[in-house]
Amino acid sequence: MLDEVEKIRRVIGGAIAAAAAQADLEALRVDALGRKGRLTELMKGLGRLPPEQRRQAGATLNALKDELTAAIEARAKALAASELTRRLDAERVDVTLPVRPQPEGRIHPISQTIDEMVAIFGEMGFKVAEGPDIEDDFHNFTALNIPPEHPARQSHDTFYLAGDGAAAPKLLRTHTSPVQIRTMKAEKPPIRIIVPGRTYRVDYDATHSPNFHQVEGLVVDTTTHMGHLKGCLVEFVRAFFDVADLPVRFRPSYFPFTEPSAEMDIGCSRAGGELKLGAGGDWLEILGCGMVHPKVLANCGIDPAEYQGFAFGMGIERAAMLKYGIPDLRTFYEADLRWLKHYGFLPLEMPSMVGGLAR
Ligand code: 2NM
Repeated sequence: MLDEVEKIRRVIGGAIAAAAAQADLEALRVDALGRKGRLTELMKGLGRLPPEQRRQAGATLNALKDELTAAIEARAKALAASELTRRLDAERVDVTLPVRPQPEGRIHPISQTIDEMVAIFGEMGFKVAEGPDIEDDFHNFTALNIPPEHPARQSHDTFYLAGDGAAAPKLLRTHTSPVQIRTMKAEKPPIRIIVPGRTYRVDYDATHSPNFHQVEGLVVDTTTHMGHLKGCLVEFVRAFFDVADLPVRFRPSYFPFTEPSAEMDIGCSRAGGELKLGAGGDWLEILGCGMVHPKVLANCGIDPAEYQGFAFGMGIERAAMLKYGIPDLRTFYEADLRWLKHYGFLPLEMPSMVGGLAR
């Protein structure tokens, strides 16, 4: 029997020390100590021994049982520890890697340009006003002192909606000025608003889109004059184009809704065929403006003997093309993701006068 004990200690003990998994350990335990295990079988045979040998043999078998049980327990602990080490190694996280991939979406240059203009005029105390894209003849034309026979009213310049034939048909606004009309009718001066939004004209070629965007502005108060208009717009273009000494000039012009009317140019150079904003001897038209016509004020219920106003309007696509070097107007509306990735802006970089307009 002692031979058998030695064999179990050697074979099972060796296998326990070499076991690679918890399941192997359990199989070895059953093999030695289970109901029909080798050691268990030896214990069952103790009864057949004479009493004086039985005690000695019983002590030997019990000692081996304790020894194997302890060895299994120790090996199980060691396996659990190395399994934890393996997992910690395999699931290691490099905390120096970027937390997330770069954002994929971009802000469209039209939206970005509107946000920048709102930031600049907002700083000067203007509020954003909005109105419907579908307008009526009064707000889009009549209130603005645009005469009944004016060419802008013709259907080859303005999109008219199908009407019932009885009432004058609705139309797609050809400028954002009807919002100024609605604001003047609804509010008492002082008024200081800018109106960014979609506008529509029957026009389609390399430099015109049937749907485009404008920002217009309006200031009405008792003492508003042409000096305010000039100061406000000069400050605007210098902030928008980020050129502190950007040259500007005002040329006389004509609009039915302003008197006097002007167009504003900014300085540029076209040396070598490349357009550069700033001093350079050349000029580039950027916006139209003027003092609100007394008839327009009166049409909105504002007494022109008490109040005066200035107004201006500019195309957003044109401003964006000049500022960001976008060469083709039509690409604004093609929804080309490669174009948007190139010319678009990161969503978390909101333009502001303190934080910067664009990077
Ligand atoms: C322009 C140029 C000049 C303008 C005038 C008005 C209103 F409603 F107050 F009369 N709104 N916008 C205006 C004046 C717009 O765009 C080139």
